[in-house]
Amino acid sequence: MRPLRQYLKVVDVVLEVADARLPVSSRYPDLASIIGSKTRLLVLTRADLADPKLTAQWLEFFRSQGTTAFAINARTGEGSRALRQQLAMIAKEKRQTMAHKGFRGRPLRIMAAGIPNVGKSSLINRLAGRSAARTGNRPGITRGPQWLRFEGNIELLDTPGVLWTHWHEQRTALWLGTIGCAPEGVLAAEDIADLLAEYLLTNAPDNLKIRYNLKEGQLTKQKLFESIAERRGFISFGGVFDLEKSATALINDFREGYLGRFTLEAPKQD
Ligand SMILES: Nc1nc2c(ncn2[C@@H]2O[C@H](COP(=O)(O)OP(=O)(O)OP(=O)(O)O)[C@@H](O)[C@H]2O)c(=O)[nH]1
Ligand SMILES: [Mg+2]
Repeated sequence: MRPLRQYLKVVDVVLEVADARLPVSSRYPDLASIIGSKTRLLVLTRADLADPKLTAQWLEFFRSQGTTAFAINARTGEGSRALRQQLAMIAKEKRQTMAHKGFRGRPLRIMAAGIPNVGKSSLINRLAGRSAARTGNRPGITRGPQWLRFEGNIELLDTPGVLWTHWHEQRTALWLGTIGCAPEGVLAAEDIADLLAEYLLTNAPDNLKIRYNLKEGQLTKQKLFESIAERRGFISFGGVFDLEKSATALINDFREGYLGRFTLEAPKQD
């Protein structure tokens, strides 16, 4: 958290980046208190992979709490218009305030902050209109802070992902693992896939049936993983199913949206 506090000293606006599939668990719970009076906008990325109905409910919920929130696809920039307009407005207001005070305005400085792999660099790139910040489909891609210029009067700061303390809660960690926002190699793929299988068998059995060609009697965890192994040829030495590969395949299919669009937390729950 120390570097985050350093960056905060030099920016005017913080874009708090979280994942639309876990709008609460993928946030920094205490960011507001660290930021203080600075302008904070909540940006939910991966709206393309989340349930649109729940995303709308979440935006409503955050707005009712006084948090300005946006939901976008940070990979393509889809849905980022309102956010751009808001940033342009903040920049203009700031220029005017500075001019009133007799100062020559400096560019508005905006920083993206959030846990690993939520799409901070992607968002910065889309706002800048070019792919200058490195992105990747695993956590820990951004190693240090990086400034980008945007439309002359705005500067964007990309920062590395930081994990918060609630990470230590095992179940939250696993949920963060399902959406790819946990550090590589810390959680076992089997544990993440187990939770995911349980969730999908309960909430979207038909999606599983279609994706993996399952029959009614095959809607159990064991059968699910075996079917994936059989269909994809995950057979290890000695002719037994390689269920670890099945676990990874299920996780990847989920993360890429091949099993449908899901939001794993609903606003009415605690
Ligand atoms: N489908 C989809 N993919 C996204 C979206 N935003 C980001 N991604 C993908 O998610 C992966 C991670 O994105 P990054 O922008 O590198 O994430 P980051 O938060 O900068 O990650 P670190 O720097 O490692 O903390 C990349 O493969 C992106 O293409 C989105 O809105 N929708
Ligand atoms: Mg990054």
